[in-house]
Amino acid sequence: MADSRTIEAVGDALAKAKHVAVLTGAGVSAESGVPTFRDAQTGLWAKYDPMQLATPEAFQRDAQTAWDWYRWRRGLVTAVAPNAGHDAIAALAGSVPRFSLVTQNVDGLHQRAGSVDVIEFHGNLFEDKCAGCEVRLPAAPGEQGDPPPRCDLCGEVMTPGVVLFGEEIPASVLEQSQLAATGCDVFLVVGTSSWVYPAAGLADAARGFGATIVEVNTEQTPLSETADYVLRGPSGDIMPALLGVVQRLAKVTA
Ligand code: BV8
Ligand code: ZN
Repeated sequence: MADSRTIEAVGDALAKAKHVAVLTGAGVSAESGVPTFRDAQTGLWAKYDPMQLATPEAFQRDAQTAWDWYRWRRGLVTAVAPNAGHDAIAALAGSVPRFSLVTQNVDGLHQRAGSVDVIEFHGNLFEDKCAGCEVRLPAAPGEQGDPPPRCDLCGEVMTPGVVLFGEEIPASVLEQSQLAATGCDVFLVVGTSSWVYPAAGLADAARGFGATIVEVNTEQTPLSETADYVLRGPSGDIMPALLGVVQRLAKVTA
């Protein structure tokens, strides 16, 4: 668990902040039992590379396999629950004057923990989209092995409502995320390896506008060297500890 002095210092910065922004990655969902993107390959999927599956080419080359993977992931995230890290992030929103949550996760667990206005930087698993005519629909029912869904408008094979590698981040989502990063006093980067762009560039934008950068991660990442604070440990422990400091300080100053 991260050292208590750093927890206190970060909690103090959060308690004093006018606007807190949080960016999360797959590490926040790891304690719910959702494997991170790189670990996602267990059992049947061990022989597949997620970097190859999460691409438009995969859906052109072998839509059945790509869809089976996403349907496997949909079933997996539906079967798990948010963890203490999701819950603390949802509660933090109500403990600071202004709060923004940008997530790279597509699992919907922040919303199930009560977070609202979640900016889904990489979309979500529970919609389908057509790259051809940009339509987005609630996910069509389907199990592994079922034929991939086709667009009613243009007949193209649909893809899940996520941003695949090589696809652009939707402009409105990018803009909202950049506004959050450049407008906040404290930018908390939780459970992401900070290697996928443009998401990983949000911390640079925040720093450029004077935000205090805090990393919460079990491991070293490219952000660790430049963050103002690094809290090394699981988000399921660290986020509740930070929330506790913020709520204690709020009582003292009330
Ligand atoms: C774009 C949705 C403009 C899908 C995801 C060549 C061609 C095209 C683009 C590129 C290119 N080369 C580079 C690029 C840019 C590319 C990119 O960044 N590539 C990487 C390989 C460098 N980016 C893009 O393509 C983006 N679009 O650039 O558009 C463009 C367009 C065309 C041409 C040029 C430019 C779109 C990227 C979005 C991809 N979609 N997700 C799906 O989920 O199926 S990204 C996906 O991987 C995740 O969302 C996540 O963001 C990312 C990494 O996944 P993970 O590693 O699992 O998760 P994470 O990073 O969060 O790591 C887990 C972390 O948690 C670790 O650090 C671990 O230590 C920590 N942890 C673990 N347990 C805990 C914990 N921390 C705390 N507590 C714990 N308990
Ligand atoms: Zn279409």
